[in-house]
Amino acid sequence: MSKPERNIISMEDLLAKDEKCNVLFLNYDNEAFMNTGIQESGATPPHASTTTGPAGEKIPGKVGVKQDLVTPFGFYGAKSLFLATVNPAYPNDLMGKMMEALKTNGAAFIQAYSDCMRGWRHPAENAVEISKLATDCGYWPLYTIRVKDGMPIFSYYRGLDIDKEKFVDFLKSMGRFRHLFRPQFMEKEIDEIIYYTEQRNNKLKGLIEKFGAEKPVDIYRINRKKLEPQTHLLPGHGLCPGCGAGMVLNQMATAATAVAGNNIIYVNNTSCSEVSTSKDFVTSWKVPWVHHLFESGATIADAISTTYKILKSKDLFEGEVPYVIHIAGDGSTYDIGFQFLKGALMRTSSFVEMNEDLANMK
Ligand SMILES: Cc1ncc(C[n+]2csc(CCOP(=O)(O)OP(=O)(O)O)c2C)c(N)n1
Ligand SMILES: [Mg+2]
Repeated sequence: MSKPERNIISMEDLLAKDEKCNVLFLNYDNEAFMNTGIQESGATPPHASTTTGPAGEKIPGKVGVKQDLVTPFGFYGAKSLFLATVNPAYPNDLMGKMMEALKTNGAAFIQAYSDCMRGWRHPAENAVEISKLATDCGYWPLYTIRVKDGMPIFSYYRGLDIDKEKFVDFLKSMGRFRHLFRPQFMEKEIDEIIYYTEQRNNKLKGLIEKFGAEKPVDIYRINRKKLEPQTHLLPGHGLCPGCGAGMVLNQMATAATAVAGNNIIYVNNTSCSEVSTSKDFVTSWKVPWVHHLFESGATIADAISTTYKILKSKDLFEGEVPYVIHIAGDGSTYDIGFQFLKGALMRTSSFVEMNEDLANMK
């Protein structure tokens, strides 16, 4: 078989694009409700131990699957939408996708792998190594779906093949899976996690074959020496050492600073990222930032973006319409908040929203 063709995307080309996103919805996925005490969510993988689904004699941790959120969004009938998975252990890919998302008309949804040393139970200094392993073993594939006029086009970067040895190392590295290895080796349960993951990856490979880009492998060329330090977040925050959300926010802000400067508004659902960056008197945010309820931040992000566009179209606002990024954990993305996110994502990327007659209406 011939090698798949590579699509090289340079930072300079992305920054020069005319397109602009209404709202970028960012889910940092630490696979549980961490801020409130490590409760199981729809994003928790099978057999992971949480405080509401603890591994013991009756159950081996979570009973159920980790749902796929990203792929279905590609088939909801959006006009223009950028969808991707990212991992901060692959920063060029993460920052490239952030830049492309912000420079794509309509809307964008990015799901970021987000290590949690506290909830996953491992030493803080292992966070980057475990994050890298997650993609390299096939657990967290990095892929993209570009929806153009309703049609999804799939591409990928890496992580679609399961490496069983690395997968077992990945599971072993975290206390949330320790019960699968001690006091005895639970082969059936370990195989089950790998089997579910492989099924998901096979589905993805099928979709890439059926709806694939001409050049299906995306490589972002990010010149990190040319990137200015981000200007959205102060260095201090209350996140745990090694927190994946911290890495994601830092890389997100670096890419967003390059695209938007400081003309940006963040909206944050209740979550670790919200409570730890917004302590009274010591906020970490240097640009406008709105906390809204656990479930309704996506609606507010859409409302803010839409309000600016309406004011602009009525000549009531002279400046440049700001970029808007909505940040949410997995609990408020998969579970509580899903319908609000889905509604906001579809509105901001829809054929109606992007109708020329509406755009020119005064
Ligand atoms: C309607 C509602 N239910 C419950 C809560 C309590 N609550 C606040 S944050 C949170 C967990 C957030 O989990 P997630 O979205 O995964 O973010 P993380 O804490 O993991 O960063 C919960 C249950 C709330 N604020 N509002
Ligand atoms: Mg979470």
